Amino acid sequence: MRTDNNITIFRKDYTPPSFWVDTVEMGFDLDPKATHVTTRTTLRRNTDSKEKELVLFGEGLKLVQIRMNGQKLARTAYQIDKHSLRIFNPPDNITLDIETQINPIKNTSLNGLYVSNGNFFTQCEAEGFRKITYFQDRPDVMAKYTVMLRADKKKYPVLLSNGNLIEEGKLSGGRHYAKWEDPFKKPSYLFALVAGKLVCQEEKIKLKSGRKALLQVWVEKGNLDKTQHAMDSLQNSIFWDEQRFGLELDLDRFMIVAVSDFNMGAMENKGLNIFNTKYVLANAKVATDADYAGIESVVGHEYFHNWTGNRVTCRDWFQLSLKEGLTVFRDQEFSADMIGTNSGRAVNRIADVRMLRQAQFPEDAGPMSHPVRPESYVEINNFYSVTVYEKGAEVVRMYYTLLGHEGFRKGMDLYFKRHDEQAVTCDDFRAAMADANGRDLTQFERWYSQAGTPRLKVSTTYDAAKKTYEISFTQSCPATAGQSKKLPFHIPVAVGLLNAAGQDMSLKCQEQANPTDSTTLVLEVTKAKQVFHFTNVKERPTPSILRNFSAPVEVEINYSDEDLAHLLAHDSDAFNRWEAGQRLAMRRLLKLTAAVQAGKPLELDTMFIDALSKTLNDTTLDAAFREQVLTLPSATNIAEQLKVIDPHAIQTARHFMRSEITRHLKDDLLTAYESNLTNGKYSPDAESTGKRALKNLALSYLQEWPQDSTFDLAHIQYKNAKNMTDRIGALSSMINAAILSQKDSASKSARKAAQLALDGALKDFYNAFKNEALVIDKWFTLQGSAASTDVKKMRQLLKHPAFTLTNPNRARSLIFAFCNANPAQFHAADGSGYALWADLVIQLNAINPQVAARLARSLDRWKKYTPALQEHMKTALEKVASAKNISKDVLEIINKALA
Ligand code: 0A1
Ligand code: ZN
Repeated sequence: MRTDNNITIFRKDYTPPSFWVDTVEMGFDLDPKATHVTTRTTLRRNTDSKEKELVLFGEGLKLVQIRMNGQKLARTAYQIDKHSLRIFNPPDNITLDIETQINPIKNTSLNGLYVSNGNFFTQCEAEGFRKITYFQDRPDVMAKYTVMLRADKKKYPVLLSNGNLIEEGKLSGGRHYAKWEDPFKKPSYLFALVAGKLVCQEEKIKLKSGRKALLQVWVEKGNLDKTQHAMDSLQNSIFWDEQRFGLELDLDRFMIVAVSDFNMGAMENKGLNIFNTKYVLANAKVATDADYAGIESVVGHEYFHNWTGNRVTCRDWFQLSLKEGLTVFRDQEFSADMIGTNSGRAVNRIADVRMLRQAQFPEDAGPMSHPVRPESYVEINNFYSVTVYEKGAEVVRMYYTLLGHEGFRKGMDLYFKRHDEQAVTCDDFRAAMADANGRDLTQFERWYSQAGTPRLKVSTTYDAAKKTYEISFTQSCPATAGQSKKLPFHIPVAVGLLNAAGQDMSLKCQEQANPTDSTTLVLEVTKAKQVFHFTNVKERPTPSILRNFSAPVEVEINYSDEDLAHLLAHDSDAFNRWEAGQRLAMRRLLKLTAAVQAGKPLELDTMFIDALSKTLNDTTLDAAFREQVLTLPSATNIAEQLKVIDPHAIQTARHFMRSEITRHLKDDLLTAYESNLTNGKYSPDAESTGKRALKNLALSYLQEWPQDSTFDLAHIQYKNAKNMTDRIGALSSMINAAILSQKDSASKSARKAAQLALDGALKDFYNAFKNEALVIDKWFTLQGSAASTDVKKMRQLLKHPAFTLTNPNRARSLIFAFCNANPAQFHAADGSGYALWADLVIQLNAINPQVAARLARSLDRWKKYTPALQEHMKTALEKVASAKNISKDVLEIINKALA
């Protein structure tokens, strides 16, 4: 157990709590500067625990009084330090009364109770409850809560907490109260309160069982015109969970509240979800298609936590992926089901895998690499990671792939039957999946305990005379921080074989029984080396390996360019179609990067361009899918494939490829642009979204063509835009247009005119949306990630009156855009980008350690860069490490990077 700051907590040290808590009754007298909190808990000794004392955690609290079983606790009966309150020799049954005083207005960490725009909010996951009162603040201590809120009625007309409102009324002195009761046991991290000037959109719905429920979306007054999409998404989530998993909303009232100062996306507090405004507010004027999709998925995610996370929660924080991996899987499936179409599903899958490769693969190969179920942490907030969330979701998806739709559902049913209202482990989940299906999933445990992205080498042999085909797999996993040797994983590899005409062949495999769909087989690779034999294979096939990305691994396979073009043109698995295109591109990008470094001329073959052009012009394919194929692997993707990262070479290579594509396909791109204009009323449906995406991608490619006609196209789109997707799409094209950096004097006037138009558009955009914080975030992001934004320009933008470090969305909008999405400028050869980064990490650390620690991650991969850049990065890392008062959040990241 933690008794001091900066110490490492290990999973192996888990011990059960010394006391169970049955009830918690809280009273809040809300005041921004001095809020009084009374907490009455009833506790009973846990006979399974060896620990005699009762240790309560507390952080930054002023203890006003403490009473045990009605008596004032003698000063000798307890000990108090910076992080805990220890009661010596307590009796077996206790009623504890604690009064604390806190200062919410000073709380810029946004953990615990804090003030945002004059209203009160809480954030208690993971360990924020201890900033409100002394408590056994750990997820396996589950209790029933009753909460009394008291506050000035004028300033705080709305008083909300978890569960049901059971009483409200007036108090003297212009104050009022509201009493809330949560009928379910919950861990302290799911506690929440909200108080302030808010308004809501509400709707009543009928649940599957016939019960009625009241749904509310609470926002600040000016935002009531932006709640409909969140409300629709909530209702869709509720019905989807009933239908797909048989899980019904267990409360009479379910509330979503939007807050503009928030560290993460949203929080699943029981019955009172608190959301970053970014994941609630939308209308055509202010939100992009991506915003609409993000809202649907986050509203779904938080709602689904009501069962996976809240009804069944985590025993300890090492089990975080138990709820997060599972809930991300559920929200991914929800979004996929909402889209409805097959290609929509694939496009969603592609986006999820892109994200995994963009963020999780690098994490898994860097200093912060950790298993899906980590073994240790210094600050748990640092483990709300893409590994725990996204790789965790891939792990859950593998159960789904291995057990099938019905089998997975059986496992879920058993999980809830066994563990409702309990705090459990990842092993319990795996056992439910195994037992419900009579399967042995012992080896599958390694997905939870071993970090690193497994590599799967694939080789094939065809015997024309015998008509047999062999696929051999060799798996390995690179060493990761603290884990040098890895054992083989249990990997589901979905495989198909294409004939020369591009059709799926029917499959007969000696080692694996055939399911009903005989053209895709899930091969279970469990050994370091394993061969699968296919019979009756009439011609040499093209293998389609890891369909739908059936496992989070890297596949190494010797495809010829022709094989890849064949797969890109014909694979029935849309994911692998896309994957083939990405492989074609990646191969070339790596060659081009090497050519840049060697000072050799850059060339791109027409075979690749032809393959892209076929896809682009194939109007039988959905626009959304074509857009995905035409989107090149990112600079980060390329970097991960290299031994040594040279960001400028990557940038040059990628830019060269884009401009060559544009040079060859200019007319096709124009056609794609013109034929995908969406007119009429804005709708964020899949088809229109896909069209806008392809159109805006075409527009951005066209900007590689340094002529004013293509720039004008973007400018006109900007001026005529009827929705935010088109407006941002146009502005992004303009700000990154090649014409702006044309060097020759012949194009000087065109360049000047373009710059003027861009400046005008940026100004116009700002003025039009200066009262819409989320839109101004986009404005900063565009500039932070623009090719022309160097460190000097960044320093100016940081001084813009609308910029602030205290609002996480705003800080991220500009700074994270620059440090994570503007590689060519961030990695400036003189190290000035890193120096800026160090300054900002240090400044943010004093305000909000959690956000600072996220930013600190930008130099994770420093040891992979060219020696000159490494040197500068090291200096910057050391500067942060030696700065004063660095939080354990940031120190954990920096120390691991420097180790
Ligand atoms: N459980 C939330 C994520 C979350 C975690 C920590 C937070 O503050 C420190 C806030 C939210 C989710 O998965 O949505
Ligand atoms: Zn979650």
